[in-house]
Amino acid sequence: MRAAVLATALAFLVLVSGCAGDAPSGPASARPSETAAETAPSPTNETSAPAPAPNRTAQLNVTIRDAPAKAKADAPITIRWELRLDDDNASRAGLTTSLRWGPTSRADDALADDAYANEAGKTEGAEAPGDFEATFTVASAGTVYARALAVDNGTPHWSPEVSIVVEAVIPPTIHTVNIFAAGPIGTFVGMSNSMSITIKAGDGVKWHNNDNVASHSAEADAGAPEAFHSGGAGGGQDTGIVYFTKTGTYAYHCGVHPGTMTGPAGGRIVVQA
Ligand SMILES: [Cu+2]
Repeated sequence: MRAAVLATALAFLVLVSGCAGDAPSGPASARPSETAAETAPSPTNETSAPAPAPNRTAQLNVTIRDAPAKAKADAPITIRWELRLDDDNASRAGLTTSLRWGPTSRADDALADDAYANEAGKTEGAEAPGDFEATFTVASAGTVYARALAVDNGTPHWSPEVSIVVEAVIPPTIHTVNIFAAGPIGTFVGMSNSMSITIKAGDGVKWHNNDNVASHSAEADAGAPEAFHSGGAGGGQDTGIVYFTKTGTYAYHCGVHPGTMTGPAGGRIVVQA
């Protein structure tokens, strides 16, 4: 094993000294190449393979590529941005980039380092060209403003500002509809008009059974925008909650007594946008 390593090292040494000027590379066993490179005339390196000098003249552009116009409070917001140089052949390393955001809009000429209260997605040692993203949440409703920032050798480069309207998450309203037995026990004749209500899409409805003898429920008639069944409720109990997301008019009847608790005055849930 040791003999094999030595042979490899020797072979590499011969190879390297045969093409003086190559940059040191390879595994630790090829260490002798460093000596070979150092003793080689250095000008050869620059004339035969000029390394691209760091291009400090190319303009660095910071651009937000993807940001939502609207978002919900406490839900993740993802913004993507890119660092590009106006010279396609140029590249630059050692940048620090992040997304800055806050509740106050900032003009192009008022961009101090702390212009925005919050920072997300910070990358140190970033390269241009490069693509970056940050995800953050906003706790309350309102408009937030954001710019991507890249600091190159101490000089800040800001993207144009974007704004995001953050909407509060409104919990759905839960409506209660009372079920009354419309006639003597065992002779239900229908559901009353009071069981018809108008709600907003996303709201929920539960039914309270005011009949202390029989169990009742609410079930969509055929032809409703969507089928539903509340599940039964005994006397004095509530049914489960049915959430309505599709707009339209939902006629319904009692699932326990479909033949009697329905009819011309049957219940209606009208769901509006
Ligand atoms: Cu019933």
